[in-house]
Amino acid sequence: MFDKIKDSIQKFSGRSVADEEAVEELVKDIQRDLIKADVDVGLVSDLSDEIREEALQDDIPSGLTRKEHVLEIVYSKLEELLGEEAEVEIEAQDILLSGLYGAGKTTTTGKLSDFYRKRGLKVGVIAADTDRPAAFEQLKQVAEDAGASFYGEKDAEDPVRVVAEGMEALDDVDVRIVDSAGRNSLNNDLKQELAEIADIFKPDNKYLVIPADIGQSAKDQAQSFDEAVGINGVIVTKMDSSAKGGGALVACEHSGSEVTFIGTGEEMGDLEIYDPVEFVSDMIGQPDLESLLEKIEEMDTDPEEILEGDFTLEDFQQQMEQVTGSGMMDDLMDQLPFSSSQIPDNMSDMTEGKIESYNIIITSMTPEEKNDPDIIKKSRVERIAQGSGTSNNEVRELLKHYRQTRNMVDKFDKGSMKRGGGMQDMMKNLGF
Ligand SMILES: Nc1nc2c(ncn2[C@@H]2O[C@H](COP(=O)(O)OP(=O)(O)OP(=O)(O)O)[C@@H](O)[C@H]2O)c(=O)[nH]1
Ligand SMILES: [Mg+2]
Repeated sequence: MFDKIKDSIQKFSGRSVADEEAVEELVKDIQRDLIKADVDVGLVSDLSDEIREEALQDDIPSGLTRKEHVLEIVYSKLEELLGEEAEVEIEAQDILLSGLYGAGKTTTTGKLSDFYRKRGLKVGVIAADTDRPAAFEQLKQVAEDAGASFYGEKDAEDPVRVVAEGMEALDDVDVRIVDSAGRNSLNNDLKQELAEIADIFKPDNKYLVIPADIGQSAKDQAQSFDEAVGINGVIVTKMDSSAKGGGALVACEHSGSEVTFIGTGEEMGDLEIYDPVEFVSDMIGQPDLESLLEKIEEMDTDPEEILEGDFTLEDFQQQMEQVTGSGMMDDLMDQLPFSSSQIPDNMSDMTEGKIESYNIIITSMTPEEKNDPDIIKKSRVERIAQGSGTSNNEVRELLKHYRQTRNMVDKFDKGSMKRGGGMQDMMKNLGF
């Protein structure tokens, strides 16, 4: 998503001066990309005006160059446009998924099952699509793949009765997910069916599933489903296969219903908690892999430090301590295509004091949060800040910093696969 914006930002970063002409070109590029992603033209126009005005204002924050100031504004405006990060509770709950034909409800039922099961909860799914003959078998298979219990009745006709039976049969699971039937449109038939299911199931979360390719019409769809069944979140699927994903996200965030998860592929693991900050920090761009590779080869590394599995906050904490004292971080940062103040609070800002305060913040987190920092959203940020005697901003800064590092690890991992694995080991040895 927004790959062109990434290119435009790179182009802008490479310019010698950030004058009016350069800003205008950046704004035009961003406009083109947003409109191509089917973002509402009015929103694009407002965003352009705001960037122009703030970018060219006379006084800029001290310590920032004009170029850095412009980039900062662009990042924060894009973040604003993309709305709020989702807050997802890892706890027992009942979930009802609704949506039109082919939106991705059944696939998402599997992905959500996998998501909660991996976080230690027992999951069961209920097959409430009694319209499509193959729906029963499809969900049964999906449940098996996701390690979830399954309740369904082959050839059943009344979805409400199936849900009632399923609730009893799955009495012992923590998270129950109902996969409902689709329709071509939100007609009275579907409205009534969803209302009756909700009436008996009393879900804690009612999510509308929509495919990214409907772009900005996601707004109307979210609003009409909300009126009909009272949704409390949207799951946008097929973000990987549509150019209109950005438009769909922005539309949902401006419809009064927030995006909760996004689907990024057909596999079980292709589900993410929605986080605009992550999108925007992705746009910061990719370092020059070749020269970085050379740099890394020159460095002395400790083969003991091989990480296994995902890059957690505890890994980050450990690596942070090791890498700072050695000057390696500065060497690495020199290789990246941006100056140190361009990314707020980037790695070269690592001082003893900062590490100390990061350590205190991390100590205030639960083991669950340390292993899976993506679950740390608003209310957890507040709790952690209070517990560690720091501010919400400091906690967010740590998380942002961690994500930037993780993004790098991911990118290098991908690079290494193409190169045959050497790079991955090197980065791991390096302490990333
Ligand atoms: N690329 C991609 N494909 C997806 C994603 N989510 C779902 N799909 C595909 O979309 C198609 C429809 O998905 P389903 O889960 O069957 O959709 P549904 O809403 O249950 O459809 P009905 O039950 O017929 O209304 C399948 O081929 C899925 O593999 C995604 O995030 N990315
Ligand atoms: Mg289905």
